[in-house]
Amino acid sequence: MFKLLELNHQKPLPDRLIDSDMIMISGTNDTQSWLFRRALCVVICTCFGLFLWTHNNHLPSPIVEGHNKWFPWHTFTPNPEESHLAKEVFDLINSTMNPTNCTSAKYLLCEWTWHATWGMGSLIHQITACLSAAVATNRVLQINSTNVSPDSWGNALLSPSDTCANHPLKDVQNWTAVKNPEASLVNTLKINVPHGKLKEWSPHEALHPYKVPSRFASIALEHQLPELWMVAQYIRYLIQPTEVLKQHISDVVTKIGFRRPIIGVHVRRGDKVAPGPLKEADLTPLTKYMNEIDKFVLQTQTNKTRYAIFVATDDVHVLNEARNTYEQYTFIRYDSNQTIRTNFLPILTDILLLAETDYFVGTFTSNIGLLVHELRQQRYKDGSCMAKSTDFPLYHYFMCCYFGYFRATKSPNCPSEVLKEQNRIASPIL
Ligand SMILES: Nc1nc2c(ncn2[C@@H]2O[C@H](COP(=O)(O)OP(=O)(O)O)[C@@H](O)[C@H]2O)c(=O)[nH]1
Ligand SMILES: [Mg+2]
Repeated sequence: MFKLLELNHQKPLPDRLIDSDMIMISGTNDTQSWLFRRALCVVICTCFGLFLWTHNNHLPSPIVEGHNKWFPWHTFTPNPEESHLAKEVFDLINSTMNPTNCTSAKYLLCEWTWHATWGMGSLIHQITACLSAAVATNRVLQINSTNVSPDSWGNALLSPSDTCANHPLKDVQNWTAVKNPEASLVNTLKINVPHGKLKEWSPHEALHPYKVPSRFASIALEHQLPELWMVAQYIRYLIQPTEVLKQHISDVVTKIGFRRPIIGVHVRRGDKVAPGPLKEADLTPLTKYMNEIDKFVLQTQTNKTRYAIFVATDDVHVLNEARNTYEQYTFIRYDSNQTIRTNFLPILTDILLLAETDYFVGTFTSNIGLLVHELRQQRYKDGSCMAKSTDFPLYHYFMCCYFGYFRATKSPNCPSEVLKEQNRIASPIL
């Protein structure tokens, strides 16, 4: 807007304006014209003021230290049906990440000291644990992901802190060397994300993202799986697409014809299921996914609804198999060749489009499946029934970063009325 004003300033004044100014300057007693221009000025100023007032939430404050005014800020997009507690969690995270003074703030640095090849879902779950620890210890989270994602993090997702993301860190101490991180006065605590999963009990489990702080405990009255809801709030804060990612997704939506009503399916194959030491799950045949889709369609379809199916997978053969075997559905997908881990745009596009669908079928042995289910919670008042796993049935949380280990939730109660009702009140994420 300022740029536009500057440009306008350099333009020669139109003749009409010069004429009217000359009338004033030459002292013509044109009271009506003067009154008219005063009134016009009042109207324009009022409109401009109203515009600023209504857009205030989106305008960066120019006086906040360290914030680049051209970058977007973390924003909370309210879902009219959801609990007011979601906004309270968002405000808590946001105010912790964006203190008014970056110099007096304390920091938590999360980093990977070796060249790891974590996938996107694993990485985000690790960072989520860092974020919940940062909030619980009142520290600004900085991420040093250069060893895992050379340049993509800031390109695709906003840094956790809008104001102090690049503030220089001093007096850095290892997280594990500090007995009580909540009380520590050290300027910067550093978490080296450990290689491999922790199996043992952790003294810092209270800082884990699935722990619901007592002030948000009443969410249990509104959501069947409070732990899922809690993790989802951190994920919602963390996954804030930059303009680059938003534009990319918008282009993909147009290109592939992504449209409602739509069901999302993630078929994880590749390294996850390949025989060998890296195998982490059994291969799930496509029929298992399609059976779950058929069940959902039967429960929710009216005469008018014809669902499309958005397929995300790291296996190039899945789409052909689906199209040849299940001709009653229209399958769409983004790009089966773009599954490399160093490029965040394709996988984040798949994840965010899966999150925007009306129902999700995937595998909870995959971090991608879990992440999609977590992201989707912001679409619903209680989204615990709006996804189905074809392998491990329960939502769970793997642990990293010294905060605990595997935890599984109970099975939610999902009669078809619940599915229909949540489907009716769903709100978009992007
Ligand atoms: N674009 C794309 N990449 C995928 C897909 N499924 C898996 N990948 C790739 O595989 C990685 C797996 O990520 P990870 O977090 O380790 O999930 P997990 O191994 O399934 O638990 C992703 O980061 C992608 O690089 C998919 O559907 N689309
Ligand atoms: Mg993996």
